Amino acid sequence: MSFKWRMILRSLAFLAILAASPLLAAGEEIPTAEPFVGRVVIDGLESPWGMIWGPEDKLWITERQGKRVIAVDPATGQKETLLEAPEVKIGPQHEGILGLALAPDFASSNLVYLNYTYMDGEAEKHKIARYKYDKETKKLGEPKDILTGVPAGNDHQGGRLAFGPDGSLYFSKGELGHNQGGNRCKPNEAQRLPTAKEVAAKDWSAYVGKVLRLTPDGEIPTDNPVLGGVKSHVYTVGHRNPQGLLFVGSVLFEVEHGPSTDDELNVLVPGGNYGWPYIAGYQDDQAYAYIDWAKVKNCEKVPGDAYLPDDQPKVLETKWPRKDYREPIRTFYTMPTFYDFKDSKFGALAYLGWATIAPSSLDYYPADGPIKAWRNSIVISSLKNGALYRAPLSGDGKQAQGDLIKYFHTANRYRQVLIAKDGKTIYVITDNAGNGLDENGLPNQTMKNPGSLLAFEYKGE
Ligand SMILES: [Ca+2]
Ligand SMILES: [Ca+2]
Repeated sequence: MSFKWRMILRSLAFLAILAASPLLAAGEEIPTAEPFVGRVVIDGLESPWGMIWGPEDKLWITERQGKRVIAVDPATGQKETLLEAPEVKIGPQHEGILGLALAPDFASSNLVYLNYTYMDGEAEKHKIARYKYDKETKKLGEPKDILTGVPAGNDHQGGRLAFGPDGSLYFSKGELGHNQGGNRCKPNEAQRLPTAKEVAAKDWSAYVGKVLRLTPDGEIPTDNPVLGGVKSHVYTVGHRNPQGLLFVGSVLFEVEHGPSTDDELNVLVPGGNYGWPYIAGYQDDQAYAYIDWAKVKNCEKVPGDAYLPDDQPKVLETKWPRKDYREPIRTFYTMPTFYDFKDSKFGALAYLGWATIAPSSLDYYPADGPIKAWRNSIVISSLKNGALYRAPLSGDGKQAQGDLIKYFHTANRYRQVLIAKDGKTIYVITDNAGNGLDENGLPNQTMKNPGSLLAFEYKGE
């Protein structure tokens, strides 16, 4: 072979390597306190939302707005597309492909569950669909609808999936942000239970603000709780925007966004009522009372939002007749009763000044993990604060104890946290856009690492 041809072939080989290379942010280092080292694994993702461990130690990530599921090798940043789903309906903040879960028997069945918003004629809906992973082609195919026709909208979808040790599939569904903002005059139905007639007609309109429990085929499990005399997919009631759902052994943890106070960490039990919209956090009448805006005369014309205006009828938390509700095991955090939610140094972004963190996911740090200080903790990702919060658990693993400890703050919105199997690296995916706090705790709308996978590696003993 001539020198010229060798050079041409070498150039072609170099171009082929370039073409196969992922979009790396050049392994950019993220300033992080010792003994951790932070780095950008990959950027260029379109609103990554859900992240799990797939086969071959790859991270499987949904791109909410990209309408894709991808596999990323966290060691190299190499990226492959597993699925493109053009039928997904997307929106600026809440709609698109959300969470995903592998079937418990994935090793033999190759089944994967996704949930996403879609259009059913003129109506926006939410579904769970199941796909089969082809190990040869590395693609997801053979889609099968598991649960369709769940209500959807432009706010608060929830959207996490988790399999329990009982083999059932759990799905967190938000209340669509009704009774707040642009949806202020629509009734909040987080407390409404499905009727027998609705269940018979497969009308799932009451599934908002609930956590559902399904068989792997989408049926109603025979041992689901009977609520209001009716058995349905509903497992728990009274949630706002539950974006974190995780089994630790047989204990089901959930995090959800509070209103202007009290984000919550809950332990879910069958048939439990978690209080929303009558209670935020604890039943303590602190900085929250329920105003049913749908019942306010000429609601559309009444100015302002739900920050407890004196001239509207409200239900105090302690006046809510049900006493069987389930308290969270931790809130973060409760605002002072007389705090003026509008009077903030943050102006139009006043909510960034509140003590809530906007929890978007959770993971568990095991009791035998290498980071001793982290053992037996729940780790929660925060959108508003671009940070992780660690909640140490009690010995029985059912109660939070002590204060939350904050880690890895950057000028981003952290969408999901996932801890590596060896307990040494903590992975985070970030939103592409939105409101958050920068390194100085000031309002920020320019994300430092938009649409990225970040890694924080433990370098201690
Ligand atoms: Ca609650
Ligand atoms: Ca409260």
